[in-house]
Amino acid sequence: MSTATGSDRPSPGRGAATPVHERLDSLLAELRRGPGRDPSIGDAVAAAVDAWRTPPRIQVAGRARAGRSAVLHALGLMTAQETDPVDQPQTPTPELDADIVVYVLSAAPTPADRRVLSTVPPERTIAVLNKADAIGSRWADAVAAAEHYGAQLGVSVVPLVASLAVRTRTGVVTDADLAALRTLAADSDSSLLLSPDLFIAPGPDAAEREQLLHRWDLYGVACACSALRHDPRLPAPALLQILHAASGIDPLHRLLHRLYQQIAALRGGDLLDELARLAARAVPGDGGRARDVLESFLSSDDAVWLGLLAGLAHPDVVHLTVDYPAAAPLDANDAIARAKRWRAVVTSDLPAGARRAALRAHTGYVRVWERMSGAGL
Ligand SMILES: Nc1nc2c(ncn2[C@@H]2O[C@H](COP(=O)(O)OP(=O)(O)OP(=O)(O)O)[C@@H](O)[C@H]2O)c(=O)[nH]1
Ligand SMILES: [Mg+2]
Repeated sequence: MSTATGSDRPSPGRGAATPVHERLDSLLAELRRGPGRDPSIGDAVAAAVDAWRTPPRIQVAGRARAGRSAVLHALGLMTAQETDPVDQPQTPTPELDADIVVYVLSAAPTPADRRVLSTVPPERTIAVLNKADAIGSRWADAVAAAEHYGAQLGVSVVPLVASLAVRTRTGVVTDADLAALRTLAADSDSSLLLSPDLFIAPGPDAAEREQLLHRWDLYGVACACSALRHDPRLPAPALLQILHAASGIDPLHRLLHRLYQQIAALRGGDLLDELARLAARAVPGDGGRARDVLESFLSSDDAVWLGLLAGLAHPDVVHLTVDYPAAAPLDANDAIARAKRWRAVVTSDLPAGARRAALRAHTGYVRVWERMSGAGL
């Protein structure tokens, strides 16, 4: 899947591009105070700009004890909202109305999970199969289960050990951890790792083992031991890195980041639509210049770039961006090649929304091509 929907480059204007936020601030000032002021249009534009600037809202949902708090902390989503649990007696079913819903499963989806998930558009949903350490005996078992559930639910399901991801996010492997883990890894008796009870069975290192279990859980300890068996000299930071990777948090982070960027980009498209609507509504006369001011913004490089990002993020065409390393093309040739490709989509028999998105992408790449090649100056 593409990562091309983010604003990964500044807009393609010549010289120092004015950040689009500053341009919008001065546009608002002009509508409210300048010689061409039009306060009613100014207020409506301010509301549209505010909506665009508001970060996408994220909810973390799932059944009670599925690991919603752990997922929230593992992702560092301090502004996300943990909903009421799904399928809990005396608790109403939570309304999943955020821009992005992270739905946490910790086992096969139940009818209640399915019912709730069916209320959220799949393109706004990421499902997590948490407690992957408790599924089967190898990571591949959790991956297979996640794929199976994903096919049933029609959304991507990512396996995760959120409890470990929380620990690697904030913790460090101390010298004491490392020493105890090396001793354990060198011990040929791996039956200790079969269950928490066996792990803390009485014995010479019982206190150290209990500490390890408390700090890293059995899954973390088992991962660290197998890494140290491969290379007993692994230093603490490398071990922490391995545990972080073993938690499965990175693919989830990437998926969430991409969806977040995609939703932010789509909002850019909504902003342009609203500004175009307001420009059409603004009646020239009485010295009001709102229409000119808005149209001048809408034809600027910044606005065309926002339109390009929104076009690429449209759910019906986003799959066509898979081979784009970034939204911005490498050079003028790349820009014109992309423009031609999107032109073909505009004239295809895809639904109107997809063709409109393609038109935005086409217009954007033509503009970038003009800037990069020096044409149209
Ligand atoms: N084995 C395992 N346990 C986990 C994992 N993630 C969370 N847990 C445990 O599952 C229990 C519930 O985790 P929480 O994060 O509190 O789950 P929650 O959905 O927020 O729970 P409530 O808000 O109490 O309904 C805790 O005991 C966690 O330690 C995991 O990946 N693996
Ligand atoms: Mg909780």
